[in-house]
Amino acid sequence: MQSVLITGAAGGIGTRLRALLKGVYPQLRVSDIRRPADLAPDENFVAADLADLKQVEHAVAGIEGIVHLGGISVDRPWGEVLPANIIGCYNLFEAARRQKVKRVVFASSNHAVGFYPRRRRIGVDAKVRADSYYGVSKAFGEAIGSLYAYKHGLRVTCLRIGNFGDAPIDHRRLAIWINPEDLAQLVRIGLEHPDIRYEIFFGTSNNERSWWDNEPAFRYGYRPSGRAEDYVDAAMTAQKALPPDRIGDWYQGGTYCSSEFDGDPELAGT
Ligand code: 15L
Repeated sequence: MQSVLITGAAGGIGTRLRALLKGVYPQLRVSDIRRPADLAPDENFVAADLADLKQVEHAVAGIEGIVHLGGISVDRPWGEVLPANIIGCYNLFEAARRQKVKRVVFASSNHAVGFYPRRRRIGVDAKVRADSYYGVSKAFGEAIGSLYAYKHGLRVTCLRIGNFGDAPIDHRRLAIWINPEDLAQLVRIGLEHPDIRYEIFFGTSNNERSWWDNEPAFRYGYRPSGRAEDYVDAAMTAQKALPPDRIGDWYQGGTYCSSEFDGDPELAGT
């Protein structure tokens, strides 16, 4: 793998991955709708609006592997999710096909399956239970990724990222936290492992309270270094400041589930 493009390079994850992947691949190109404020003089930046196929094609030209982080990264109204994440994701995979890109690592999210109760342990083959339009867009990204993998021969890895950061920030995040180094490790497996065709991995560190069976990632050699329990005191102290949330505290997706919830709370056990 010689040339890699990171989309969404100005975002929180993009900023950290730019640093962690620097020097790993001879050519690292970074893209976002706007130039990242902290762009270094030696970084190769191409501006692209994901909703514009021509711009996306220009950004991916000559690239072998893409780390697709771009788009909306939180629970937002449909009018914002549609162009950035649905049309944007189609444009990304279609541009990759046209430009003969070999691999895509897609930043999916735990919110594609957020409506599983926390007491259920799920694997990567759990049926979609999106908890927001954002979660729907991530399920769409996984689906279109599989189309381009099996129909067009792209090698695709979808990472259902939990919560990315230097430390877990509350009780829920003790189960789903991932540190930057572990995410970089998963991205490298997606870009480099010879056996990848189409895979889904959970983007989580080595967390004792995890709700997820991440066996497929371990099979590909993933060895996470982060341990959420090392931060348990700070996370539980922060949790005390949060209001109780009957629905959000029950489901894996947290507040993404309770936001605008007017469903049947009796189904919460399933
Ligand atoms: C995500 O997918 C979001 O990108 C991030 O902002 C957090 O909300 C995270 O999930 C989470 O579930 O904590």
